[in-house]
Order: sequence, then structure tokens, then C-alpha cells
Amino acid sequence: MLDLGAPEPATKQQIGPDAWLLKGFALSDADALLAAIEQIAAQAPFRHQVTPGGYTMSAAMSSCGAYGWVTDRHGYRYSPQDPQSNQPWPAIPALFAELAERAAHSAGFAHFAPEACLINRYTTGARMGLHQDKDEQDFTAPIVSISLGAPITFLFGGPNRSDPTSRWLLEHGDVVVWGGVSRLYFHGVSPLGKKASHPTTGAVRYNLTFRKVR
Ligand code: MD3
Ligand code: FE
Repeated sequence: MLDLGAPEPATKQQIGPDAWLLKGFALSDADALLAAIEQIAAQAPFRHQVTPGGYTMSAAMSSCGAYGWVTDRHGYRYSPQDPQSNQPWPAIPALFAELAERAAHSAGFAHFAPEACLINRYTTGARMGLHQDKDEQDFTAPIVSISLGAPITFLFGGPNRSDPTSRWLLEHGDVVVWGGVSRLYFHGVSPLGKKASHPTTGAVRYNLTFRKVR
């Protein structure tokens, strides 16, 4: 039997130094990903966390993997337990890890083994302001993100907060790999639009980000 191996994404678009948009890379796994998110959320429910500045995040979050990302009045950190249950986070499903590894490989990062998967859930108006992801100890590993559900506008800046931003539409099934210097670039997402919706999720967007933490 002829085996062509992993299918290449329809388009692999470079959006920054070592940052690659793999359009539709997760499309064929999208239903299974959404079902797995539902299972994870049954164990570790989505919650609106509060930042050290006292601001309640508009995106609801959960996590799976050896570590989850936690913020409260005391600061940001990775924690091996869900502070809401004091239990370990649910394991990263094999499908998640395989997909993230395949995406990283396709962008030139071999042997990516995520230790944490953060799950963001956006409803109408939810956003994420410009920020850097700096709570991990190893910036040489890439971050892989998977978008599911309603489309959103992603803002991609540079190494300084004041750098100009480019805008990219992230749609159901899109995967982005952020490595190299892009790994520390400022980024965020615009508020989820009032008309943004997807046949499967309605007016909800999920984003999975896979990270090496230590
Ligand atoms: C670029 N999430 O969880 S995903 C985050 O759509 C986060 O939920 C956004 O920013 C979301 O921290 C954007 C794309 C993304 C994730 C991590 C990055 C882009 C990144 C890290 C470095 C550079
Ligand atoms: Fe981020």
C-alpha cells in the first residue's frame, strides 16, 4: 500500500521569523478535538481567572497536561494542580500531542513534546490584549496553537510593545507554530465579533496552545 505519510497543509504561510500559519492543518481532527475539549472541561471547568492587577480575563480558560497556567492576585505561574480542585490537570490526549508534534515538525521543529496545553474559550466580545508569553523556562521550544470554532483577528507585533502589529484571521482548523525570535513577540486577539460564528460551535472560539514549560 502506498503511504504518502502525513498530508502537507494546503498552505504553509510564514507570518514572522520562524512563525508559520498552517491553514486548515487540524481541520480533519476538529470534531475529535472539540469532543476532547468537552471531556477536559468536565474535569477542569473553564473559568475566568483574575490577573495580579485585579482584572478578570474575558477569555475563559482551562488546561491539560503536566502543568496548567494559573493567574491570581499573587501572580502568573505554571501549576501541576488545578487550584479549583487541587487535583492534577487532565492528561493531554494522544491526539492533541500527536497533532502538535506534527505541526511543529512541519514548521522545522523536531521532537516537540508539550508539557502544557492551555485552552482559551472566547465568546462574543472576549479578547486578549497584547502580551508576551514569558512564564516558560525554555524559549527555544516553539508554541503551537490550534484555533477551533468562530474566526477571530489575531494581532502579531514585534519584540517591543510599541512595534506595529499585523493582523491575521485565525479560522476553524488553523494551526500556528511560533518559534525562534517570534516566540517572544507581542501578540493578542481582537474582541470576538458579534457576527463571528461557526456551524459546530456557534458564537464560540477555542484556542489550544501547546507549550514546553521547563
Ligand atoms: C505568538 N492566545 O494563550 S494564540 C495565549 O488566540 C494566547 O487564544 C491567543 O496568546 C489566542 O497566550 C493567541 C496564538 C499565539 C500563542 C502564543 C504565542 C501566538 C503567539 C507566543 C508567542 C508568539
Ligand atoms: Fe500568548
